[in-house]
Amino acid sequence: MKSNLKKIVDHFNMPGEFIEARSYGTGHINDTYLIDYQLNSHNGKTVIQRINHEVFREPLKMMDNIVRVTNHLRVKLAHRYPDDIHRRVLTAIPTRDDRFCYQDEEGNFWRGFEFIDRARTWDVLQSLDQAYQAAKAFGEFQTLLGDLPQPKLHETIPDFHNGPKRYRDFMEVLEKDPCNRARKAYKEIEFLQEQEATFEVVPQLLESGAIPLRTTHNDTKINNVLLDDRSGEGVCVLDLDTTMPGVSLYDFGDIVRTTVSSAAEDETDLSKICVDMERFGAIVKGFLAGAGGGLNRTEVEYLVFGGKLLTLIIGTRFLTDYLAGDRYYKIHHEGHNLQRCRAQFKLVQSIIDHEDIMNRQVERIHSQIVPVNVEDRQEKSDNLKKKNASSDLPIN
Ligand code: ADP
Ligand code: GN1
Ligand code: MG
Repeated sequence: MKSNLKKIVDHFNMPGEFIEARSYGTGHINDTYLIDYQLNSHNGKTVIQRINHEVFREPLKMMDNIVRVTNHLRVKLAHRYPDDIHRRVLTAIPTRDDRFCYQDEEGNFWRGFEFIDRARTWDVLQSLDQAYQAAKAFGEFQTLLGDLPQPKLHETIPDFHNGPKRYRDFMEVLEKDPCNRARKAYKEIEFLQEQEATFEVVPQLLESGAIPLRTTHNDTKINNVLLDDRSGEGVCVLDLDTTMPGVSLYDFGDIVRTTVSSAAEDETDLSKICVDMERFGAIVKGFLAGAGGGLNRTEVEYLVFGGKLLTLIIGTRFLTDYLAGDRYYKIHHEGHNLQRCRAQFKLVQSIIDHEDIMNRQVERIHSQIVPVNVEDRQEKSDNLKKKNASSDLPIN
């Protein structure tokens, strides 16, 4: 592996002498390696990734997106962080023949990024402040891309968050049941079939014009943002492979999915998986601080729904992959995708149980931090009364 990776690294315009490469991070899709090199007497690091081209069928178009997005972010952030800009945005390293992707003899696609130091990602967050900072960074990311010049970014995975399509894919695999696994997942299958209507909501909101298509990240899982070692601040949003046209609810939704419970994505003890209202409050504050001014009223009203939807979609994808024979996600043992699905569906249930109180919390935080005009305020208060009338939970 070491000698292979050295050969790969040699194709990139990197400084110094290769020392070693090791597997890095816990992403489910690409293969990430941390490269140590030496330049004069100084040690440095870079990141090399093998792009999963089964998932990203057009890696060159994906890299084209990433270069456009990072150039845009760099220009916008340079005046804010003149001395730290190399840590505030990903920097793709060109190959020696000035491309952003190298294809090896086996057909694999490779890319390089400058390593961002003095920061790290977390699979499970440790504090409320981390939740706030991560959500703020993802919210700002969306705001900063609000004026990305045309043309639209390439759709790197078609129908990525298309709920009805994800549900149809699940039903197709279920009918074939190619690995005879459906019998082991009958409870999850039943739960999912009961939730089918949830998938129809976003397409309707988009079609009616109630929510806009924006440039969104689409994979705002919490280990896709680097938090500063000292200040805890969200330094840099990573994993830009699915940054493309999308819906703000997806981005907020995946933050909900990966932060509101203190349990891991594949927790086996389902009793540990539950919405923690303090964590939820922290991400609402963070996301609205980063993106709030740019969201319309319907987007704000559907934030909690976004959390439920994304958790359901990702759970559906884990279940579909389990039934199909583990062809998409990296797994670490047999049954891993089913275990992940169970944890997601338990969280969906907990969000359903807390939905009213979560909605009221969004409403309260939004009214405190985003200035609204008098008409909006009246309409909000009417909506709130309607919601409260249909719930016996105390107003939070
Ligand atoms: P995947 O698509 O497989 O999730 P990511 O691009 O998210 O791959 O990278 C996996 C992990 O590697 C991240 O969660 C992060 O910890 C680390 N990482 C990736 N790029 C960098 C970078 N430029 N600097 C520092 N760490 C990085
Ligand atoms: C994958 O690449 P990674 O590990 O950040 C997946 C996301 C899922 C997530 C579930 C391109 O994200 O959509 O939400 O796993 N990325 C892709 O953990 O499918
Ligand atoms: Mg990732």
